Amino acid sequence: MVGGGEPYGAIRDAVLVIREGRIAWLGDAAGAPSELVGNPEQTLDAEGGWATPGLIDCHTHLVFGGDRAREFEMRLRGASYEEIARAGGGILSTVKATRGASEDELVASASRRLATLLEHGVTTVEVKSGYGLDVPSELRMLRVARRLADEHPVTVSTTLLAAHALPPEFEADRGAYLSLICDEMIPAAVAEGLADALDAFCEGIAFTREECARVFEAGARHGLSVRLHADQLSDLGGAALASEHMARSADHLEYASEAGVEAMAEAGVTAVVLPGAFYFLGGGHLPPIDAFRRRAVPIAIATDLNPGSSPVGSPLLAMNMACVLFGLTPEEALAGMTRNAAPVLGVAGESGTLEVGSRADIAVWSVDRPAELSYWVGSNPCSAVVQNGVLRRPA
Ligand code: DI6
Ligand code: FE
Repeated sequence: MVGGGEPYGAIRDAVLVIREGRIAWLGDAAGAPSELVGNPEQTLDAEGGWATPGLIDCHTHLVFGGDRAREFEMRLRGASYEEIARAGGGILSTVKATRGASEDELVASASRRLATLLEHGVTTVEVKSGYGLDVPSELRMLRVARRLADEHPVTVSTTLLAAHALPPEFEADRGAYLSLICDEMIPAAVAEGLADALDAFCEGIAFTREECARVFEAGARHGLSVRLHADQLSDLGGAALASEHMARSADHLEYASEAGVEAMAEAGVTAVVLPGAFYFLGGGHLPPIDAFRRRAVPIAIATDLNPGSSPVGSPLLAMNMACVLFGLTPEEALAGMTRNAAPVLGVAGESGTLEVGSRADIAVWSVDRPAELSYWVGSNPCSAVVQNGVLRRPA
């Protein structure tokens, strides 16, 4: 997935050498330096398959209590996602279940979902808070995310998303909740080393541009890089707001305007598209993929794994949907889950490409050509994964 040359940056009949968790050499098998090639017991034969960078799922809400299958049924009887949210369901029903769950319970349920991601070649996952919405519950969600990294072979990047929904106890005073985020949650999360980044939901059912800007300014004072759930259900100018704050990414973007995309290009903001949410909410407006291409805005893809809008546990399915629903090519889809997802989490050059010096995060697939990763619907050709240099799922 290093740019230039062959499609996918592909190398055929290749050897890749790992030393101390890093890629020490890669290239044509015929040219592999013999002193670097280890003994057969430490060699994995991909048997004609393909090795790609380990997948990076750069936008998930993996940690939460309960589920929303009941609301799925309601929607299928005609209620809309926004109606359910305004009636106290939606994100707030997951907040209730999450606040009521212990740290161990949250670790257990998130671990089950994480296992599915790992089986599908994921080596790095981002995990957001946002279903706690009070100081102890938001911090607990982030602690759960950190524990996932301790208990499973995966790199976890955490994001504080306290500005996900207005908690019911602050209904009469939005400003007080924003003060709580800015004056207590952000400083506490940073002090405990629990947050790698900051996110907010800019939407009619969530927070205005001005409110998100206030959260971003507090984050900047604490040195947090920012991202934004932008223009998912309507055009509130989220893409431009993210760009003004030099966000690492703007995510969703179904309703992003041409001017918003232009601002993203100028500010170097990555577009994270989330086809699982588009699909599960029944379609609607398509994100402006051609505008991203024209202005060379990098496109990343993620599962958005969450109980309300994207109960999607397969990164390959998200890639397939990005192709079928959004018109990405399979090469763009793979880049979206690897090379273009890395900078969103601040790990460009470290993961997301296979090159000398990068961390040995590698997925091995039983496929004849890389396009198959986006082509098969609902199957999983992953045959082995190396995470941080360690083989964790032998073929
Ligand atoms: N946009 C989404 O699609 C999810 N969060 C967000 O800001 C939905 C989360 C949920 O419905 O629980
Ligand atoms: Fe999301």
